[in-house]
Amino acid sequence: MGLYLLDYGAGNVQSLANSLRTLGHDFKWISSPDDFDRATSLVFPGVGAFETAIDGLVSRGLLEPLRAYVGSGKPYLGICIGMQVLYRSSAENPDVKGLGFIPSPVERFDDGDKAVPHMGWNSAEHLDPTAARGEIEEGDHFYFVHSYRAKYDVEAYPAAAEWAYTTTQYGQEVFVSSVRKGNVFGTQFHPEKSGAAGLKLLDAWLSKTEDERRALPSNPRRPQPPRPKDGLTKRIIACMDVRANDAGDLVVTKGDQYDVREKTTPSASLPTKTAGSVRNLGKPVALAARYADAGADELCLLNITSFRHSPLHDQPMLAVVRAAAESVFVPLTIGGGIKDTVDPDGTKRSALEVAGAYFRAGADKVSIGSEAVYAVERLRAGDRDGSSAIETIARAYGRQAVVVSVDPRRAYVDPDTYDGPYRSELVYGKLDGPEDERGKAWWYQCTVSGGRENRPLSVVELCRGVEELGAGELLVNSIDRDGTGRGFDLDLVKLVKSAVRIPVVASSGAGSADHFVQVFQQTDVESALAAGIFHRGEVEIADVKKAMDAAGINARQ
Ligand code: 1PR
Repeated sequence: MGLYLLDYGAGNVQSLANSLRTLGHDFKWISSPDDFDRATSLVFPGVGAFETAIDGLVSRGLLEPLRAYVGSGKPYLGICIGMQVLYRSSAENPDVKGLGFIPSPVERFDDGDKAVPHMGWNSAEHLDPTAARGEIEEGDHFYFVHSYRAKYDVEAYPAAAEWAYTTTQYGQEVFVSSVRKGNVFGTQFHPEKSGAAGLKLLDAWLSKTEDERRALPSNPRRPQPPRPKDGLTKRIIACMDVRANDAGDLVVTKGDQYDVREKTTPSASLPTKTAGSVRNLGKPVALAARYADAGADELCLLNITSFRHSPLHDQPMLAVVRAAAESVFVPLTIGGGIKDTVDPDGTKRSALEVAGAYFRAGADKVSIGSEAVYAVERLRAGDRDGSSAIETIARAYGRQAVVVSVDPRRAYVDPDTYDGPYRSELVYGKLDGPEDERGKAWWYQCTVSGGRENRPLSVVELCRGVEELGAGELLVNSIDRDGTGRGFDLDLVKLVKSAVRIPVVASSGAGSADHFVQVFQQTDVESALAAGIFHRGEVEIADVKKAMDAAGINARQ
């Protein structure tokens, strides 16, 4: 089969390539317009922003050949932006026209009732309940990450409704999650990031004969609105803090309140422990594969010492990401050192280039820590020129690819005498709360360099600022709770959730499966992350999912 993949130079296309290799399908990359003639099947794994995609295609002379290819009737699978380009236009960039095969617009989600981007694992409902299954089955969950969507609106766009194969509900909106007609199959979600369900979908499409792929059954118009069913699950994220140990090897480590060095001396049971050495909890690639197999909805790898020195050249984290992405088919976030850097030979690399290298290696999102704090400080000082890491990366790759990791620390104050700027953000220790919090009040102060330096900025100011700059998600750590097993800092999570519209990940302090249930029941947070309990095998991801299920919280099982 002449299977080709189309890469327009933005975002993570490695994951799709890795999925196809895992499934045993050979492919080539489209490198010139002539390749469209050679292709007998084409997959376009669109990631990033609509305008960047179209610009990338135009600048490589690939847009018109793509239009001709799809129009020729040869099999086409479009993923995310690869599906959206089939539409007439996208509100993401109103001046840029799509290919126009599907006669309706792609518009932004309404964020009045929900966080935007729509990020996470959701179900896809067949419009025709009697249609033969194969690619998408009842109960499958797929990974979505997008702010724009095509509405399923049979009255306004009757001709477009014939393309709709499945719909998905998010908040009060029903949108088209896959299209299928003739030679075209398209998914708004990412099969290459949807674990076993996604691999099954890709394999089902690729295992058809070429004639079958050219003549997919069209879908009857369904005038009635599809049955509403919000299948979005709460995500469980396993996080690996990575750094070089004293021998120079990259290891997964874990701190207590960000201190990752061993405090105990060697003993008969733990002979390798040496006081002062970096705690070693395993190899990042092996652990990543283990957590993906165990049902983690997402993985996070943080290079925790990158604030010191992180040249892009010969960066071992890149090799880790590349190796992890070969066998991990759930979303991968990479953090640490996403900033302007200088290589040993003096070559300057912008944060955008650093992020680009991680995306090409197989990362889906980058997480920005210290640089985000500095950017918001500049923003608040009225100094905004569009050059911050958040802005440049969000412009090129879409805001959904930009996570900001915040490392706040409680700043305790006397509530009776406190006269500072954060009065309205003060949190008061509850009488029935933990003993060491009773009678106290505090605000959450931002830090940089892994908590080593406090900055004159509150967590609310930081989160609002990065949302304005274009971040797509917040990873909210807590230095006070990190590694303590006391549970998530619910006050902190509520405070951040009430300040922003973008999705939030609660992090730090998980000590049991019940702590996840607690954070999902008591806050509106979209996902929760843990490190220590998973690394030490104290709680399995399956235990967390089981506890969520028992509590009626939607989880991907
Ligand atoms: O500033 O852009 O280079 O990013 C550095 C990144 O490294 C930031 O995301 C920062 O949070 C992280 N980091 C820096 N130093 C440490 C440290 O531990 N010494 N780790 C560190 C932060 C927090 C979480 C942890 C949760 C859950 N780790 O990642 O996984 O607290 O832990 P738990 O479940 O065991 O409680 P930049």
